[in-house]
Amino acid sequence: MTTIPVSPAKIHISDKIASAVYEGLMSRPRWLPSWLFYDAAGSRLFDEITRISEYYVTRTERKILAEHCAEIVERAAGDNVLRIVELGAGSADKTRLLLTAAADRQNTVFYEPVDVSASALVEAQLRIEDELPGVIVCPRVQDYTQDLELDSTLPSERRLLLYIGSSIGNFEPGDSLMLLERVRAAVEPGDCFLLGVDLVKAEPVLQAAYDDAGGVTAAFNRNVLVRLNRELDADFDPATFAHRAEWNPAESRMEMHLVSAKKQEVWLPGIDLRVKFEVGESIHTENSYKYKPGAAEALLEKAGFAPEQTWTDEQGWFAVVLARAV
Ligand code: AVJ
Repeated sequence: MTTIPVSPAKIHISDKIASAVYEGLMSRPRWLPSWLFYDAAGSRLFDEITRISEYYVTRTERKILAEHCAEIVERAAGDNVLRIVELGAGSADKTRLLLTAAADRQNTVFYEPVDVSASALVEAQLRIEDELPGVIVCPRVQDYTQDLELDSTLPSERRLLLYIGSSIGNFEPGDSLMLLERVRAAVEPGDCFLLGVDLVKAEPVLQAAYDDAGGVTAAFNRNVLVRLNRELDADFDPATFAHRAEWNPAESRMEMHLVSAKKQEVWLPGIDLRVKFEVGESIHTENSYKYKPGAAEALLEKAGFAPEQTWTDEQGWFAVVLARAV
């Protein structure tokens, strides 16, 4: 009689990761979902990316919000008390700008960050309640890409729901519409939605932003293989995969790929999978959609929101759109 050995990795891996990796690596072309980037190391690397000179996204949106946060809050609130909901556990200083503007108008602001990660929420809560005494944080552990359920509000209250940072850029067109429709179903008519989208711009600017000279984005991309080695017991050699960033004009998106520099075979015991790579064969790891002017407003309208105002930077690189649930 032989006993079948069970690898400890098999017991601890989450089904969500295992099934996504299995499906993606079995496909041709091979792909991995971009949410896999954000383990602890990946989140730190992304944080580093937001401070890189080539990565215009974060600082451009921050500048727009810094300039217009009072107006945004004013428009959203009208004569009502504002309650701020955010999809994601707070975009640090960008969220702080809006919370501060709201706290300037009313004694207390309720802030509900919605995130799958309980630890990210605890961190956000501690930071915000420490820095902004007028803000009461009510965290919600929820996967907003699956379902969204918010606390009910008083008649005198109005929600301002934030989805900033170009997070929507990672969703395929059909999925982004579904997400906005789900948001619409979770709020009341009159509630507001603030959406931050990255806009189409000159290719060299995009290229540099997703392939910085310091190699931080390359490390961020390769980190997904480090994660699979740890969590699925895989034997990827990240150094044998080149980072490639590419503008896809037909789909209006930046793509990231990991390109095998040699013919090789990778073994992922955690999902019982062997994957062969030819020289130059790649894994597609991310789509980052870039919107044409007016496209975000059209999408919001389709989802049941009336776009009220769009703010952009002087170069027209990024747009922040305020829309009202109808
Ligand atoms: C976090 C999805 C907004 O698409 O620009 C940064 C992720 N990828 N560099 C983006 C990312 C490569 C980022 N988002």
